[in-house]
Amino acid sequence: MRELLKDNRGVILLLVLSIIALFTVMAVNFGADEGLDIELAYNFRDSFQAQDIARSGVEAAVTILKKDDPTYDSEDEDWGGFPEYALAASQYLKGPAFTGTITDESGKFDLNSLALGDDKDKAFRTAQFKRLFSALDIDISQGELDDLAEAVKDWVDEDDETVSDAENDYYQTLDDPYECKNGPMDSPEEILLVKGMKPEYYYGKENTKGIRDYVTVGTGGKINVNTASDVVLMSLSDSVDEALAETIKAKRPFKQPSSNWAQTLGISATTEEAAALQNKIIDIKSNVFSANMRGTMPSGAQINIKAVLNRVNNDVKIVYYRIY
Ligand SMILES: [Ca+2]
Ligand SMILES: [Ca+2]
Repeated sequence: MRELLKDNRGVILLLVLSIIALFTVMAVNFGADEGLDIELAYNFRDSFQAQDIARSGVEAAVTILKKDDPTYDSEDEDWGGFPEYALAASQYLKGPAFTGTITDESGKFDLNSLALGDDKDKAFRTAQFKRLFSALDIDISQGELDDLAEAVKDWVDEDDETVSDAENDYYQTLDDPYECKNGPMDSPEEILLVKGMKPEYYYGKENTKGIRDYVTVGTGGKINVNTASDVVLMSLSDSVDEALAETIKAKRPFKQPSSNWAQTLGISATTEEAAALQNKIIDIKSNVFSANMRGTMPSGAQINIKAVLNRVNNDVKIVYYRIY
């Protein structure tokens, strides 16, 4: 008995400390209704434990991405199997549960890329942005979509010059005025502030999806063909339909860069489009991943953490962290 206590002193101390912490909460609230107080104390403890579980998920994601082969990124690698690992880990926890995913953000369209590069680059990305709407069958007229694309570009570009009447002058005349960003968005939800953008275009309606799952910020505009969804593949060119998107997905993973991506992917493109795809758009790897983790306690207490992870050389840094 004494040996056991000695070896596990750290664990026992931790347990005792948590019980003391719990007891303090109970003591503070003691009085009116003992039953309710104990329930409150347990909820308090449970939400902390749920948060610890979710946080350990983010730490695990960082470790997995540090060990990952950075020359190509595809969901058949360890990071792509994260939901299964989380499930297996939950089985050891006996009660508390842990779920999570790691997503490659370079499989999505970077809204900030609308303002990057020269006029040709911007034109290519504007076309990409519009194709997301048509691939998703979003109910918007061509004129409104043209204006919206210009307005998003005006939101993220530095200058105050406009063809869409969606620069600072416009936002300052609103009932609740705000500044035009004139810089990169910090999160994709920011698009909801842009003139002409409706919540249903972002979140979707009963029968149609919005652009939410297909847009991101901070990747620089390269699309990882190994992780792009059908909709994002269809944004690459008018010639990519659902059938070609499926054909491309069947050829994954691409572990080596191609010397002619349009040809490799079977995309019919003009010389100019082919050059843009080759030099500015297509990639087989990523530097930006998001980790969405959830810890759940048997009482129902639940905490989610979203973290955005940047991989630079062989290091992985957390650049965004939200607990909710
Ligand atoms: Ca990889
Ligand atoms: Ca601007």
